[in-house]
Amino acid sequence: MNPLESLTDAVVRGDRREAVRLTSEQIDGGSPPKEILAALVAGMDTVGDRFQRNEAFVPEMLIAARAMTESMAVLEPLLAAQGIRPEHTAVIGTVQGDLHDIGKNLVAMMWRGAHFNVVDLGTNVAAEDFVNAAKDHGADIIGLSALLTTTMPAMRQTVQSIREAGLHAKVIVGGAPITAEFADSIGADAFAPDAATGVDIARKLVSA
Ligand code: B1M
Repeated sequence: MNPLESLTDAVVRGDRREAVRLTSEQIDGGSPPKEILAALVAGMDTVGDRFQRNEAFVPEMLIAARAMTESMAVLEPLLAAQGIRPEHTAVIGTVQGDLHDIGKNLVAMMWRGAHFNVVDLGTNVAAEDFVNAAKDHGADIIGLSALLTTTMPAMRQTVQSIREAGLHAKVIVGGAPITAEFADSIGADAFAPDAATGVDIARKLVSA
């Protein structure tokens, strides 16, 4: 395994100390920051693929995302100095009335792992706050999460407000009670059943 492959492997294993050590070693050794970033993103992609095949579960995703986040903290100043910034911005939140955030946080982490700029609005987010944040940050993607059947109408309302505001951002929805049929019925652009699929869909939508 070459050092960049070892870095990918450290992220996959969720070994944050090793991931940070290898990231620093690569920086000190003069590796191009884009290649280091690609090795980190490859690690999250691998964990995402395993999750989709039921070979990895939420804890593995969380520890891999933590290793990625800590390595990114070391790498980011270098990326910024070279003008390498995330090309796409995603605004995400849990809809109004809903305080569940574990799944939403997972999606946010995976999007960061795919090198999106993620603006996390938290939980209990009003429709107008999604609209304002998407405008302020020039969002390409808006992610809505809902875990309660009683907050599904708030998701519908939020999509309606986004459409009325004429935003160009694509809307991805998810959460335990959400289905592809419901997503369709409220006019969302896509439904993601899990965080890993959320990455695939976000990538597809921004490159479409
Ligand atoms: Co709540 N709760 N809860 N709860 N809670 C559920 C959702 C419930 C199914 C439990 C049950 O009764 N069996 C039930 C909802 C029933 C229904 O609506 N039909 C329920 C209820 C009723 C409630 C309260 C009303 C209870 C009460 O007070 N009487 C209350 C509501 C509070 C509120 O929100 N206003 C409440 C409160 C809470 C806690 C605060 C105690 C806690 C939340 C802590 C937190 O989030 N910080 C909590 C928890 C933990 C749960 C359960 C046990 C677990 C949810 C979870 O985090 N799952 C849940 C029962 C269950 O699901 N087994 C339950 C793990 C997480 C990784 O999965 O969020 O589904 P999930 O995310 C998945 C996918 O859905 C997807 O990706 C993730 C996986 O990769 N995904 C997206 C999610 N968002 C996405 C967005 C995307 C794409 C994919 O794109 C943007």
